[in-house]
Amino acid sequence: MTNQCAIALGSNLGNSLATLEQALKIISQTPGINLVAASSWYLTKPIGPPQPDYLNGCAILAVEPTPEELLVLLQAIELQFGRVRIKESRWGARTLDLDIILYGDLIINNSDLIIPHPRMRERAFVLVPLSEIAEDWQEPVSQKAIAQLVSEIDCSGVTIFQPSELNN
Ligand code: A4P
Ligand code: MG
Repeated sequence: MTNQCAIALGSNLGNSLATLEQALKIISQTPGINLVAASSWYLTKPIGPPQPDYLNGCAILAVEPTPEELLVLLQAIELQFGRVRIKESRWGARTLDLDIILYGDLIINNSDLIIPHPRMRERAFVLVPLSEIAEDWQEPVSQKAIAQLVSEIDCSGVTIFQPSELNN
């Protein structure tokens, strides 16, 4: 059985565009995972301590792994791209950040996994790309569609960088 899942990708260190595109390719070639849709990439102002601008995007996946298994897979891919958590400050610069945003209409509140992502509802760098590919998806905590959530926040720090290759 597969489930629809939304992930967010972010990078602001190194060659961010190459990192994000390679990471998405690795994710979509993982057994049990199929890429359903990918957003454009967006240039976004950093939230948190002063640091370079980010490239962010979102993808919809059809997944067999459970949420916990998916988190392990995504964290292994982060490590492949040289992410060293111990050196980073909270919300600080990183080569690759992969977050699970939504997993069907599941609500999970474990110590190491919270779905929907706890800060997705206030973050334009998540909601703008997500609204491009999942505007009708109901976020199960607020019970609002992504299009509604994005209309309620300031999106001025998020500008389109490059359309997804899938849409060309
Ligand atoms: N974790 C819990 N729930 C999840 C989930 N749904 N998906 C846990 C992924 N991980 C989840 O994550 C810390 C722990 O969160 C993991 O061990 C996992 O068990 P992390 O990736 O090591 O650290 P992080 O990403 O720095 O932490 P956090 O608090 O999740 O950061 P955010 O909220 O993701 O913010 N500004 C712009 N413009 N663009 C960005 O992408 N990103 C951040 C990071 C800050 N500012 C940004 C951006
Ligand atoms: Mg993260």
